[in-house]
Amino acid sequence: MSGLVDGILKGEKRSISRAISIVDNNESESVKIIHKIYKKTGNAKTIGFTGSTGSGKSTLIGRLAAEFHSLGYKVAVLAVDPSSPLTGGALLGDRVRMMSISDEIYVRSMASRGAEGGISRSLRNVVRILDAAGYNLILVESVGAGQLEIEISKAVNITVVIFNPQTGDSIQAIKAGLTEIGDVYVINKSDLEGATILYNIISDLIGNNKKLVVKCSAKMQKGIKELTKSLVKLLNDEKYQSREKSILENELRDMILNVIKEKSIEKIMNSQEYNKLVNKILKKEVDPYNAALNFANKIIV
Ligand SMILES: Nc1nc2c(ncn2[C@@H]2O[C@H](COP(=O)(O)OP(=O)(O)OP(=O)(O)O)[C@@H](O)[C@H]2O)c(=O)[nH]1
Ligand SMILES: [Mg+2]
Repeated sequence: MSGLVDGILKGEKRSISRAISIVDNNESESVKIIHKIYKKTGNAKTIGFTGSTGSGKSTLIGRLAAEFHSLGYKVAVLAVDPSSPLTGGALLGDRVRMMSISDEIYVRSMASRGAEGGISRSLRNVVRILDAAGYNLILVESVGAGQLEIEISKAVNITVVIFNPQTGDSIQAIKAGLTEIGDVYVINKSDLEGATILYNIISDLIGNNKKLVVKCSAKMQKGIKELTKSLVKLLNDEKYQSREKSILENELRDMILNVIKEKSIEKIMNSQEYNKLVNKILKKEVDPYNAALNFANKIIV
């Protein structure tokens, strides 16, 4: 364990990768690693990228990673893909490699299946490992739709929502709640037809709530420098820095609830009163709602 922790703190990629696999798969081992490195963390900022399949997330992240790198950031890229950890990561890796980014940019996928809140918890801990290893900007690609995006947006400092003019993205986005979670909205593929129309639709949708809506083309390298500049500005904005506190509040609350849930399930299932109550409900002596309420009130004193 101490060899692994030393390796992380020295920024050795092999140790970082091993630690990430552990954090992604083994909660009890993860606790030990985080305990050892926690004090060495605190420098990394996170930007989450979300948007429908094929909207160009990986391509754009590749471009932005290179741009941030040239500005002096130590960049890591993470793909969160609970459905297919291997292919997701490989595709992301290929795309980022195709951008011929420097070796100094760390690219990795994580699967993070598991308990409720498991994805954001793993993500936060993977970020901590990268943070302790010296990376100060983590770009996170989420692969999937709906709930996952919303969960990830609660675990990162800034959320970028990416739209694709080739598809009926605006309607899908509203359905998935994506128009609520973004700090920046990007119309990618602005080299293609329909980008300006989509830009206008999204600008109208987002209204004047001071969120940024921009057009760019990851493929043609258009608008990338401008987008990077805007993101740097946001990263240094006090409001976004203070988001770290609310992320921690969420995380702590989830963890406490998880522990309570685990401990109380055992207690409930083993209690005689629980079994008696089931019979009482069956015999119509009490209704399920009141039975549950009374039982819970007795446990939580
Ligand atoms: N014309 C055009 N094509 C683009 C642009 N950006 C990305 N693409 C293409 O769109 C396709 C999908 O790009 P990806 O970067 O893999 O998209 P993604 O959102 O990461 O896709 P998933 O990870 O599968 O959800 C690829 O063929 C890219 O080359 C762009 O700005 N313009
Ligand atoms: Mg991708």
